This record gives sequence, C-alpha cells and structure tokens, in this order.
Amino acid sequence: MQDREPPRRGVFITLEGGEGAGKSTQAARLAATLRARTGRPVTVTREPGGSPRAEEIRAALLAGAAKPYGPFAEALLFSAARLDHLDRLIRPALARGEGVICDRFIDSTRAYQGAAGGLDPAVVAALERVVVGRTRPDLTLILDLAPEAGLARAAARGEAAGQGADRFEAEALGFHARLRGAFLEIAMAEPGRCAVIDASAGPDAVAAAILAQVEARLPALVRGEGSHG
Ligand code: T5A
Repeated sequence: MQDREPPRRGVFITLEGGEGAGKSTQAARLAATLRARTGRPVTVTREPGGSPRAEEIRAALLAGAAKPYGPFAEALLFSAARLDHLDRLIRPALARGEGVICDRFIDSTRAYQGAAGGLDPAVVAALERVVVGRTRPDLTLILDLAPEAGLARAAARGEAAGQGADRFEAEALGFHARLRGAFLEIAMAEPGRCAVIDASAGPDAVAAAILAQVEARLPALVRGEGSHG
C-alpha cells in the first residue's frame, strides 16, 4: 500500500470550539505572528474544506444535504473531505517543513457527530484511524465560549452578510451546550495536545493567550527552528 504520510517536518496546529468562538479570526492572527517571528511559510486552512474537492463537500454539508442521512453519513462526508484535504494540502505542507494552522479538525467530528450528534465514539475513532493516521495535531487550541455568546456573534456576522443560520448553527441550544462540554472533555482527556483558551475576552486578549500557549508548548517553533518544541 502506498504511504500516504511522508516524513513530517512542519508544525500542525488546530483551533476548535463552538460556533462563533473566534477560530477564523485567531487562526489568521496566529499565522501572521508566526510568519513575522520565524520568516517561514504558514498556511491557514479550514475544515470542512481546505482543498477544492473538500470545499465542494463543505457546501453540501453546510446546506444540510446530508442531515436526513444521520450523523454517521455526515461523519463519512466530513471524513471524505478530510482525506482530500490531508492528501492535497496538509501533508505536503508539513513535509516541506511549513506550519499549518487549521480551523477545525478531528475534534469537531468527535464533538458534533459524536458527543452532540450521538454517533458511537468507537466509529469516530475508527474513522480517525483510517483517515488521519499519524497526521495528528501537535497542538490544539480549544476556544471556550458560552454557546449563547458564540451564536450571537455568528448571527450578527450573518446578518451583516445577509445570510441565515447554516446546518449546525440552526441546532437547538442544548446541542451547542453538549458541544461545549464535549470540547472541554477532549481537553481534559488529552492535556498534552490540547489547551483551553477563554474566548470571551476581546480579540487582542484571546490572541495573547493563544501566543502564550504556543510559546510554552512549541518553543522551537516560535524561535524559528521549525518542527517540535
Ligand atoms: N463541523 C465541522 C462538523 O460538524 N464536523 C466536523 O468534522 C467539522 C470539521 C463548519 C461547521 O461544520 C461543523 C462545525 C460547523 O458548524 P463554519 O462556518 O466553518 O462551519 O463554522 P465555524 O467554524 O463555527 O465558523 P464561524 O466563522 O461561525 O466561527 P469562528 O471561526 O469560531 O469565529 P470567527 O472568527 O469567524 O468570528 C465570528 C464573529 O465574531 C467576531 C468576528 O469578527 C466575527 O464577526 N469575533 C469576536 N467578537 C468579539 N470578541 C472576540 N474575541 C471575537 N472574535 C471574533
């Protein structure tokens, strides 16, 4: 079988959390800071999406096309998008020694389709094993925010853009509360990989808290020495 996972030299950081927690905002800010400090390329990407084919799957998922088939089918589609994204963007960039910052990754499947959606955690783990393999994040920043606040931020942004709620934003508040609990449980279960960030503060304070975690956990990256701390 062909090895899908070339040797990896770059650092892989993911941002996770509920709707409107500020992941996209902070992914862009962290990338700009790391580029300025290290002089090295840093790619910002997102899931679902990140490659042309995965963006097509994203459009279908967020329009709710897979909802009637249930959380297992949705997880398969998120996984199909992830497979393409890993092969075409994430693994090649890491093999070149570049940084990759991804807005959502495996923990979103664990939380949305698993904990909140009711899909068996053993199925989620099996999908991770076959799709993600060894390409696990070096650091996952979990942006923690009360769901009411995150949904209000997402709604305000949607109103300004003339867009309504998407497939997951439209779920009931109880779903979003389960998501928050699920992300915190992931952080407790994997403290070496995950750091919880209070996302209720303003963007500058959140960016400072994130940078402090990156400096503490991946010091070599911040010094411009590439790979792991
Ligand atoms: N999903 C995804 C799954 O179900 N399973 C999976 O496996 C994966 C990968 C993706 C959806 O797919 C689901 C989860 C999602 O529902 P999406 O549109 O990418 O859809 O959803 P989000 O990732 O939630 O994206 P959002 O853009 O809604 O949220 P962000 O990125 O957390 O927030 P951001 O940075 O865009 O900010 C939102 C608004 O708040 C403001 C921003 O300016 C913006 O207007 N803001 C702040 N305001 C006050 N204080 C701060 N600190 C702020 N930071 C940002």
